[in-house]
Amino acid sequence: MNTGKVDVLLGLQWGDEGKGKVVDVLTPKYDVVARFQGGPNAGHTLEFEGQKYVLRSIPSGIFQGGKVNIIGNGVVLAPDLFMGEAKDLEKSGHDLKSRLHISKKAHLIMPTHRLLDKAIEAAKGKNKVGTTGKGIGPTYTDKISRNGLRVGDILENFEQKYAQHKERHMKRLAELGWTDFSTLEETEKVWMEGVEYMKSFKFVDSEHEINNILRSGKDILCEGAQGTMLDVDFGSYPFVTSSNTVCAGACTGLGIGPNKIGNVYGIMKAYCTRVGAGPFPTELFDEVGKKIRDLGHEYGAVTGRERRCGWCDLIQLRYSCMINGVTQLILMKSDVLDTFPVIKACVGYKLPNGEETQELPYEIDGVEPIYKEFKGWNTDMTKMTSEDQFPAEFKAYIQFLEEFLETPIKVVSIGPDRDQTIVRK
Ligand code: 2SA
Ligand code: MG
Repeated sequence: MNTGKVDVLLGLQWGDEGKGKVVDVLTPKYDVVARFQGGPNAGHTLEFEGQKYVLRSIPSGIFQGGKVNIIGNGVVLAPDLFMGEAKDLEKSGHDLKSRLHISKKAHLIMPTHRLLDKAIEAAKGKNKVGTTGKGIGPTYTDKISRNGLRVGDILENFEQKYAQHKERHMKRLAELGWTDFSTLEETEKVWMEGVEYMKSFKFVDSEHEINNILRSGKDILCEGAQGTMLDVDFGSYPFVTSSNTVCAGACTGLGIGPNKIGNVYGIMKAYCTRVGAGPFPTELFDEVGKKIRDLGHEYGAVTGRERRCGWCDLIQLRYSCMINGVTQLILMKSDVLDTFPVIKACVGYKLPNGEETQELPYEIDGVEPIYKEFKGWNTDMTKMTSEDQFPAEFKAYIQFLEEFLETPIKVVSIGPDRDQTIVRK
């Protein structure tokens, strides 16, 4: 049977690789864009026609007129935040109601999940994960422990179900010693308004919808959130998010058979960043790191937090390419390095016991990066229109990346705008 195909786009580092921009550039090629994991902890920034948009739960395909966007079963959704995000988009003239479908199996983030997130973090003291505080972990915990509240629950006896879940959460909060409920009532009010608002959207059995779309020969783009190193199984555990951010997450988060997956686009920055706590072998604590942060505007899209900055870690990236089965790489923010005299990339780790390795070890805390140095290109690349104009030093850098990662770099981004995107031959 001649079916449509599914391509998956995901971050290969610790998130914030620039996925939002890439999805937006790629969507014209697809009939449908779908999110498969995560929730409002994501912050996909898109910039075009002088406007800046940050999407949290809504797929980035929403800016392309006429496309259907799906929020899959693997996503966790906060009705109040969803309402805020959707209304903002509607205000700026984007029609959502007919084009955004929500899986009945997606789980709901309750106001008490957010309190639990904060209470659990507080209880961890100096071992804090540094979560976004959006209730992601507690919501997925309820899902896995078979206690979750789903979008489909909105349709029947919702108030009663909500009250039961809330009661359970309140007991847990008391156990954790949480006493600040000052915002709960007001948050619940807006949250319930969000639930009402959500009812004007189409709740779907997205696994059926998606497979029917494929059967009709149409193509789907799955949009990952966060990054591979934040994957609950393969990331830098326990400093990770609570979902499967890797390619396999698209299968479980949407109900797609693995044999339907075609291209896997791996998004990486020309350097590396991370927000929140946890190991980061190539982190720079000096002026170079600060310069990357300033030039790259490396501040969290959701929380405004400063992102930790460092050089590209090819050991980590090669691991990500392997776990995801990446078929092509997309290199973001190359222009941020335009003025650096020397560029470094980590090509090995020295382990605490003195051994060297090129395989990402079980524990990356305490490894020492072994660097290869490249001569900087010292050229403004932001206005370039074809790869032929790339400086020789930059060409050498990306050729090395391709060889080391055994994966072709098909697209290079040289600025935030849609137009600043170079597709390579
Ligand atoms: P959580 O809230 O439970 O998912 O946090 C667990 C860890 O996952 C990290 N995390 C992220 N890292 C980078 N970007 C994320 N999204 C926002 C953005 C971040 C922001 O796109 O800019 O605005 O601060 C994201 N979401 C989760 C988080 O830092 C924890 O380390
Ligand atoms: Mg982000």
